[in-house]
Amino acid sequence: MREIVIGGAQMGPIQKADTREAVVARMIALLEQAKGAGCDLVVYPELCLTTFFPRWYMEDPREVDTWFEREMPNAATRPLFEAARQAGIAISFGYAELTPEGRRFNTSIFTDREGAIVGKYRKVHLPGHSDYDSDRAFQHLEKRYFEPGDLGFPVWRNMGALMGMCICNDRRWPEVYREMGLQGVELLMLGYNTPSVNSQMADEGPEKRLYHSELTMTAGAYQNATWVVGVAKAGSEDGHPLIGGSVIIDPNGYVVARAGSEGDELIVAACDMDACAFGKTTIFDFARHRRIEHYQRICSQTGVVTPD
Ligand code: CDV
Repeated sequence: MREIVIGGAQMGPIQKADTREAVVARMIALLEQAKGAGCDLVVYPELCLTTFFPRWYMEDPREVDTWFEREMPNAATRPLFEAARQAGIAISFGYAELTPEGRRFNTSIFTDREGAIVGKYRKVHLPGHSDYDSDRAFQHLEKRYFEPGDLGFPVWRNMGALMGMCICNDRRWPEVYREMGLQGVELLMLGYNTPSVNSQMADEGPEKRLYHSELTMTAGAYQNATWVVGVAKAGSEDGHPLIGGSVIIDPNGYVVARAGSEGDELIVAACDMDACAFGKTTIFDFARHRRIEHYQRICSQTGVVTPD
């Protein structure tokens, strides 16, 4: 048995005017709860230090830069790293990264139990658009503010388990799970900011959005025999609602913990990493059953080409 007690720290809304210090205080409050619940690891959402700023159209790069972090940890987040180190709890969270070269990424990291960063991932599948789109009910400008991640989908050994990350829209793509599945991933951590309505289809509301969110994560968990922890930033941010539905999913695809609110809420599950072994050595024993000679299109073709 290789048990890791995992906390999914769903965050309620963060308004445009909220400071990073105020957000970090909320993250530390969730960490304290997690400590009381015996957690070894706490997972926070995507871009969790600020409001989901890609909904706002900005032209001035200096204004854009105010939403980004130039180093991690930094002055605002150091108290979180220190609290986690003192509690002996590893953490994972997302933030907007501005590199010394001026590149911008939608990034997640995770640490060990001493607060040292072990893994960094940069979001590959950026949804939305680059320019103001008047046909949408609201903007989703990730393609304007970020470039696609350049680190692939690495997996690291941490706390005796094989861990990887992805971010929000990535969770909808089976390739993401399989890339990490092929590295033996046992725990996949991800955060998300998913608007409760589709900006391009008014009748796609929260019920369908929650269904698709859970469908893709449970499928990814089962098909790769891995734990998946998906954590939302939820609730109404400056009048724009985001779904909750944070979940911890076992390697059979069952949800073992689910958030019930759209606010700051900790969900907890004791996750045995050895529970991945059965699926990985039987129905999803990739070495025995995959037929890569028939998968050429997956890596050579991006869009659909019909037979006619
Ligand atoms: N932050 C995201 O990547 N959100 C997307 C929305 C735009 C659909 C998501 O896949 O949840």
